[in-house]
Amino acid sequence: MQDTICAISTPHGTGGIAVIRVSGPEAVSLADKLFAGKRPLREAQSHTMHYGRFADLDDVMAGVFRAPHSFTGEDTVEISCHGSAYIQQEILHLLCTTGCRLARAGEFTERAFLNGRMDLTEAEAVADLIAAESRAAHNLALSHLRGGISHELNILRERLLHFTSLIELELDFADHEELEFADRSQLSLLADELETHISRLLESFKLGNALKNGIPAAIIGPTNAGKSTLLNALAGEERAIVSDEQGTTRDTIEDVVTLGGVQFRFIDTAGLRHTDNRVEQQGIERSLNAARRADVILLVDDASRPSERAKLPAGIDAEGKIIIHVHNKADLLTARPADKTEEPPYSVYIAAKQGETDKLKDLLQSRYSHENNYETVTISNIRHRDALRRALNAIQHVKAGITDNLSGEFMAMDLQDCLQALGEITGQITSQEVLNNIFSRFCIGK
Ligand SMILES: Nc1nc2c(ncn2[C@@H]2O[C@H](COP(=O)(O)OP(=O)(O)O)[C@@H](O)[C@H]2O)c(=O)[nH]1
Ligand SMILES: [Mg+2]
Repeated sequence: MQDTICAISTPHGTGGIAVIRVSGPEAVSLADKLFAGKRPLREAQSHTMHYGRFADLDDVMAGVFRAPHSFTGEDTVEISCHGSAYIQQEILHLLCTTGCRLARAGEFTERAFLNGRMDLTEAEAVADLIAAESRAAHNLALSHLRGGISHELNILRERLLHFTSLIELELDFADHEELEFADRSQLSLLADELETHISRLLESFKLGNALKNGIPAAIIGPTNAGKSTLLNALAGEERAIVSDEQGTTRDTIEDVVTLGGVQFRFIDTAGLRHTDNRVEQQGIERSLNAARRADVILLVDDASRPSERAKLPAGIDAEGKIIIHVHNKADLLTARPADKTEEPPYSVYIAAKQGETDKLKDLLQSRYSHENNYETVTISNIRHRDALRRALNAIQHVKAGITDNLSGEFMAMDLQDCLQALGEITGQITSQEVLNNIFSRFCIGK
C-alpha cells in the first residue's frame, strides 16, 4: 500500500467532465508536480476544491482529501478535467511518468477496507450499489453499505467469542476436571439463538439474490393462451411474435421489467402441448426448465375456454414459488369472475391484447413490496451465504456437543469454526486470495 495509485473513475469514453482519482502517500506531492493553481495543493486543507492548470493540458478542478478522512483512508486528489478521451489518457499518462502507478480494479475500495474505513460486507456493497438497476436492489445495497450485515454479525460474534474464551480457559485447567467456567445451559441458549439468527439470514438469501438480480418469472401455459402477447404487454414493446398459429414461440424470450421498484425477468416460453415436432419439443423442454428455475410462475390460459385450464406441469415443485393463475382474453367473457389476490391460490382475469394487465402487475408488486422490508437484514451475496452455511453447521455441532456432554476440546474446535466463518464475512479473518477474488470484480477506478 506504499504505492500511490491512479485511475479514471468515470466511465470510458467522452463526457462533459471526467474524474481521475489519485490515492496514496504521495498523492498530493505528485499531483503538485503537474498542477499549477493559485497555491500548491500541499498547502490546501482537506475536503477543498482548487482551480488550476494541469500540465498545460487542461484547466481542471482538484479536490484534496487528506488521510485518514478520505474514502481510501489515504491522501487523495480527485482531478475533474474536461472529458475528452485524449485529456483523460494524457493526465493518466503524466501521473504515471511522475511516479504513480495504475490502480487495479477495485483497488481504491480494497485500500479503504485494509485501512479500516469499512468492513468487507460494506466494501462489497459498494460494488452492489454501482451495479444496482432497480430501487429494490439499490435499497438492499445501501442497507449493506451502512453496515446492516456487519452490525448483526458482530453482536453475535462478540458473544460467541466470550464463550469460546471461557471454554478455552477450562482447557488450560484440564487437570482440574471439576472446573467449568462456561455455563453449559447459557452456551446452549446462545447456540439456539445463533442457529435461529443464522437460519433466518440464510433464508433471506433467496429474496435478496432475486431482488439484486431480478426475479425470474416464467410465463407458462397451453399454446395460443396469449403468453407472448402478455410478455409484450408487460414489456411495453413487441418482443415476442404473436400469432394464431399454435407452436409459434419455440425458444424462451426474456425481458426485464421494473414494477414498483422491483426488477422482474419475465420469460415467455413455448406453449405446452403434445407435439411430434423435434424443435418444438426442445422448446417445451426449455419452458419446463424456465419454470423450474423461476421464483414466480404465471400459468396463463384462455379465459373463454374453461375446459383448457393451465396446470402446473408435472415435475415442477411449487414449494417456495409464487404461482399465479392468469386467465387471459377476459374481454371475450360477458361477465368477469372475481380475482383472488389476497392469498394463494392467486388468480386474475386480464386482457393482454387490450393492454389490461394492471391487476397482474399490482399483484406482483404487492407480493414483493411487503416482503421487501429492510427492517430485517437480507443477504444477497453468495460468499456470505456459503460462510453462513459453514457457521450454521458448526453451531449445530456445538449444540450436539452440549447434548452429548462432549469434552471442551471438541466444543472449542466447533466454536472456532463458527467464529472463523462469521469473521470471514465481515473480513475480520481473511486471506489475500479472498480479497483478490472480491475486488477483481470491481470496476477500475472504484
Ligand atoms: N381477444 C383476445 N385475444 C388475445 C388476447 N391475448 C392474445 N390474444 C390472441 O391470441 C392469439 C395467440 O396469442 P399469442 O400471444 O401468440 O399466444 P401464445 O401462443 O400463448 O404465445 C393471438 O391471435 C392473439 O392476438 C386477449 O387478451 N384477448
Ligand atoms: Mg407464444
